[in-house]
Amino acid sequence: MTLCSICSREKAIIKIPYEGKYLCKKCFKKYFIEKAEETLKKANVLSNASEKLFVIATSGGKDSLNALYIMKMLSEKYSFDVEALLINEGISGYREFTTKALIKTANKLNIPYRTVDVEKHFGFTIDEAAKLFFEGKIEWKPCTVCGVIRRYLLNKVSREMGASYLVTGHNLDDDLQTVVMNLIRGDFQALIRGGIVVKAEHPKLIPRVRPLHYVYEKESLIHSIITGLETPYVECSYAPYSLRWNIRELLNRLESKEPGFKYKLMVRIDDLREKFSKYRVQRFTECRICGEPSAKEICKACEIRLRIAKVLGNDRRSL
Ligand code: Q46
Ligand code: ZN
Repeated sequence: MTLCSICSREKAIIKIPYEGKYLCKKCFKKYFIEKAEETLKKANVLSNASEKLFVIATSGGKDSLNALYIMKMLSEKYSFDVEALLINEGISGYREFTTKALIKTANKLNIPYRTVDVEKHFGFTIDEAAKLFFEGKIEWKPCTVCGVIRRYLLNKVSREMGASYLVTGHNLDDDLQTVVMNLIRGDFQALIRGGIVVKAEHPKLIPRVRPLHYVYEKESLIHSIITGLETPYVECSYAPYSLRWNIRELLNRLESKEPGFKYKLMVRIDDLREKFSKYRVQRFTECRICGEPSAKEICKACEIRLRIAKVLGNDRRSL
């Protein structure tokens, strides 16, 4: 039996490869929260957090429930407010289960929550957009449509809620996959913008914060289980069609050959981001149609909405 490297009494349940530590259940829970707190401190998010509203983008999956739980714990120490926001994309066999998980956890933690339907705002569900893609009627994969629309609604609705920060549950694995995707796309600006905080570069943008930026997916899973954050372990059926899926497999293979690889790489990338931050270019204007921040005259969300409405022969949105 391997004993915990911190308390030296209890049985270890997890190895932290990049720190060479084995931790028991109790010490791991403490370590997990402290790590998220340190991550937020590193990005100066907690220094003037008092009285501010942190809206947590919560899918109901393990990572976002962990983010919700951590921010609730920290809100007591730093006196800020926490509310949850869930975007219901309309993905059957998936979202209805994770929505229940969010509602259960939010009620347990006494956190107000709000859910927003993609269909109500855009006139179609992601299931419908996916069907159009598989029929060859639109060129965007389901995850592309979903990602654009979700980011759009999270920013717009959290701003309407009065958020100072929009917190997401992206873990180290997610953020590293995004780095590789941005490299493949040659998107230098997106590459140097990532990190713990994505700053607001337009008055209508809410800064995005990732307390789990240095937390492995595996650590997040274990934390959600030992903390009793119940969520169904369902994956969205469209995930395997994304580029992200293949990158995830590749990075996992590298990690299994060299434990700690992902963490070391992320730290290096964040150092480089710091050095290249002077090359950031302000690239936002406002969409001519909806008035939301956009890099082009018409934002991607409006471009997708107009195209799908045309293909479907209607415009069913209510806003
Ligand atoms: S929900 Fe949406 Fe994900 Fe499903 S369609 Fe892709 S992006 S995989 S996190
Ligand atoms: Zn627009």
